[in-house]
Amino acid sequence: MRVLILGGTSEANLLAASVAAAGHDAIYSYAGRTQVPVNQPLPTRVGGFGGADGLADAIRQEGFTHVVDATHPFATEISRHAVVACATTATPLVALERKPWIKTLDDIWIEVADIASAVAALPEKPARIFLAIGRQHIAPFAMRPQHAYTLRFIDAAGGPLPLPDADLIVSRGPFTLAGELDLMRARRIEWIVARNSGGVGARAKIDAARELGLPVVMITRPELPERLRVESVAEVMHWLGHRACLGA
Ligand code: 3Y8
Ligand code: NAP
Repeated sequence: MRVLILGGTSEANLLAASVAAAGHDAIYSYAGRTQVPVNQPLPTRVGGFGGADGLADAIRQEGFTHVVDATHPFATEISRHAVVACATTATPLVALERKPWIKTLDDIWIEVADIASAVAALPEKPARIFLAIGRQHIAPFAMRPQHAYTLRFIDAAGGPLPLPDADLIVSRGPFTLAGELDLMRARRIEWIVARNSGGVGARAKIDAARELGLPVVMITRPELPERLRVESVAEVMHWLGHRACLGA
């Protein structure tokens, strides 16, 4: 058995620890989005495969017998490529995917389908807005230059920010409730923009917004292709162990 883990999330990191502890032959794969990704207890590769065909070639050339898609719910490209490449190469695929956050009665959410709708959902009147969506999706907010933005990236911006009034926080997370409350109070945040990533590593800001009674513009998850999905590392380990004992 030789496992390819498509990683880049907290859940993928927990899986890597279990797979390494079980002594399985596995490779952890990062896209290479960040400058210094977290070290893994498995051999690691960094960078794209070159589309679904490139991933299929890698599966054949590296002799992977199983693929675990433990990427982020918004990482739709790689997940689509994994479905195609595993079908093409008849390689078993399972997705390790965390549940979305569910709105509670005390949450003030404006749910939108995408970034453009999130921009449109912001108030006209100038406000203080926390964009907790990484660096890849900031440019569209230039349509609303009247706001004072607080941005949070994993790595330094490496160039001018596309917004006239923006402060940048460089921080990798996982984040804590106390830390998010301090940040929102210190920066007098009035609105938060977030993606429904689910999981625990990103949810502190949602809990802090609820505690402070702040509205959250919540970007709902994109559609992902049909594939076997589980929500726990234990289920992935069972899936791997089960097949290993059948010698698949
Ligand atoms: C490169 C791997 C761990 C894993 C840490 C989780 C928790 C902290 C919360 C906010 C939201 C955001 C962002 C975020 C979180 C964890 C987890 C999580 C959100 C790393 C990582 C990689 C990435 C890629 C990065 C994206 C960006 C998204 C920042 C490593 C740290 C906003 C997701 O600057 C860039 O270009 C990076 C962009 C893709 C989303 C985006 O679309 O812009 N993640 N995040 C992975 C790779 O190269 O394959 O560097 O070690 C993983 C983590 N990010 O326990 O150490 O939930 O997994 N990551 C979002 O929308 O929620 C931050 O600021 O509140
Ligand atoms: P994406 O849009 O789905 O993928 C864009 C391209 O990046 C893919 O087509 C692929 O390139 C490459 N890629 C993505 N993930 C990869 C991986 N694990 N290994 C190798 N190549 C990968 O993905 P994204 O939204 O940019 O996210 C990139 C990475 O950051 C993913 O690993 C994802 O898990 C992680 N991420 C984490 C969080 C979080 O909150 N933890 C949030 C967002 C993203 P090719 O087509 O060349 O193969």
